[in-house]
Amino acid sequence: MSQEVQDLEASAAASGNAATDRFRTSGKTGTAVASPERVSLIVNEVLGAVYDTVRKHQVSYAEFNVLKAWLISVGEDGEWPLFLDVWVEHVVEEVATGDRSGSKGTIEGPYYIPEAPTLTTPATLPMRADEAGTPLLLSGQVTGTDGAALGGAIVEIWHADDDGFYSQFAPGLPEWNLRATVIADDNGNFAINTIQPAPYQIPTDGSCGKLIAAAGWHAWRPAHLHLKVSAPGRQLLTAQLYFEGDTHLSDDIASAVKSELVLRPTPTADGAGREVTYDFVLDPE
Ligand code: MBD
Ligand code: FE
Repeated sequence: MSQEVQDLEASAAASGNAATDRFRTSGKTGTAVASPERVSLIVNEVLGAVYDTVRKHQVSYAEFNVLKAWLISVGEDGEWPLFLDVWVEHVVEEVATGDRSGSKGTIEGPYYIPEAPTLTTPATLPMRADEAGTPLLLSGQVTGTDGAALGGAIVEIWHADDDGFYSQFAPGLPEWNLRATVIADDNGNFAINTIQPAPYQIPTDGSCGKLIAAAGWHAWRPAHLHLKVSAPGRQLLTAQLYFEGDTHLSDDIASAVKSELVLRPTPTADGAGREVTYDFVLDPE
């Protein structure tokens, strides 16, 4: 399939509905048990903030109806996962990981797929023979906050291609393109060959794009690698790694950049690609 055809077929509703279906079968739905007191407290506070805003800014019926129509369209486009991961997840992640002393993490986002093909280190991610983008070698070690090397640690990695498309959420890509589960060696060392992802715009032709346009915002996320790093007895680390010099490090639409997560790759000896080391430190369970 030519790139042009693929671009024509990629749509916000297609990737949004794929992300919605993925979430529905993720096992994450309906597992929190909150007391009526807690539900009432939190919902009342959220609604109170809405009432305050309506009064403060004298929100009109016309504006209320625009909101109602827009909320309906978010569901129709399957964009609730996208909306919540872009504009809310970062603060949930902050609260969830605030007591950790190991590596910083950040949001998962809507495009994780569990059980990607397993590779042992040194690994090369599944990619097309003519995969576009500068070759990138990411290597490092997984240890615990107690300094223990975590042999056999698991490094799951997924990222967009050079056009900003994720496999299984955009048409025409091999099923596991740029996704893998990499097993570290006995000392927790891993080496992953991939390509440098490009800066990424969230889909602009759906409801989230409409909001962005109506508010005069931009849709960009800095280029990023997504990772989940795990080992027995340690807390799962969900992270993203970014690249120094990216124009969108300071204005990520998803507010998910932390200075500790920015890579500074250097050219490889043969000049053909770039390489960087990054170590992960996992907190105990
Ligand atoms: C992404 O690739 C992403 O990482 C997030 C958080 C939201 C939308 C698309
Ligand atoms: Fe992403």
